[in-house]
Amino acid sequence: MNKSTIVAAFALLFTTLIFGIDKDTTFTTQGNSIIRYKYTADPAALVHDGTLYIYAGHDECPPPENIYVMNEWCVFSSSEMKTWTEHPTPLKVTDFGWAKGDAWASQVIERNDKFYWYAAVEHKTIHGKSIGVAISDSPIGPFKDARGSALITNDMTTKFTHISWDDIDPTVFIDDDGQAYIFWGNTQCYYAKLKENMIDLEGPIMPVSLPRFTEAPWIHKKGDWYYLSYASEFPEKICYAMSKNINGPWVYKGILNELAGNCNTNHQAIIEFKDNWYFIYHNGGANVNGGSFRRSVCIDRLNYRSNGTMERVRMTSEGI
Ligand code: FUB
Repeated sequence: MNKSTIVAAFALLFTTLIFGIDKDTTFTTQGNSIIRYKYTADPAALVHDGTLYIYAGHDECPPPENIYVMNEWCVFSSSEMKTWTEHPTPLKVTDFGWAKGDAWASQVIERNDKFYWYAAVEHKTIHGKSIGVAISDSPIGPFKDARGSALITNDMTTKFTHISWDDIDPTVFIDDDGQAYIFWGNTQCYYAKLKENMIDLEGPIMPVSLPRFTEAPWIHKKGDWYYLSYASEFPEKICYAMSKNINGPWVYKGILNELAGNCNTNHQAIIEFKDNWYFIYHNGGANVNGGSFRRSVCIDRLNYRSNGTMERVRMTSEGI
């Protein structure tokens, strides 16, 4: 990075920390990490009308503190993955009146020209983490609480585990027959059907059995294979399992992505964009104060073998 790029990055970092994002900000990637003027984590991705959208949590923890300080999410878009636009802040914890903090991992999905944002937050009155859903007419928002209450709360899963942080990290998938599913979890992975309205559960919450599951499930499909990738152990690597049925059984296939640099967590989105597949994740590799609580979103290529299994991701500094 040359001197003027560093000065510009610092100027942008300073102004966004103080004022937040209230208008479009365009930047060109210099490789990994792709966003250098703020810390971003837990990426999710969506392709809509030839544009790739990345949704991420905003790591706001000021050094030298080392805790999660996350109050809002961010959205970035690009049509060619080199020049990106960050759009005005699309969703904050305070947009969920029943939540009290922790803008943790999330995913946005489209159905019938509406965009649904599933997000993990800390509940104000029901002990533990919860999952809310927000809705918008546009992939860049603004989003508003779709229910006025959490979709999933900690007390709905106590028969599986007694920890208070197991109801996090939602990933949502609409199958070819139109049935939508939500998967989520920490320590225990869960899944349930969603009603066609996308804002209510349909049927029971069911456990998913996966070896050494920690958190961060992500569901995708290629051909007739379903892939369930997830963060495993701690510090986290990304592992994955495959199935010919969304209901399993899931067959464990091993490590997809090794420990990401200088960071305890690893959190992936997997998506096809313009005929290539991408692995979008975070690490703690930011030049200035990067680490487990000041993370940065990165993108590398994802490759499949002829039998459908995925090659281990090669994390690069150059990016794609
Ligand atoms: O960013 C907060 C939490 O850390 C996420 O919900 C997990 O996936 C891990 O990345």
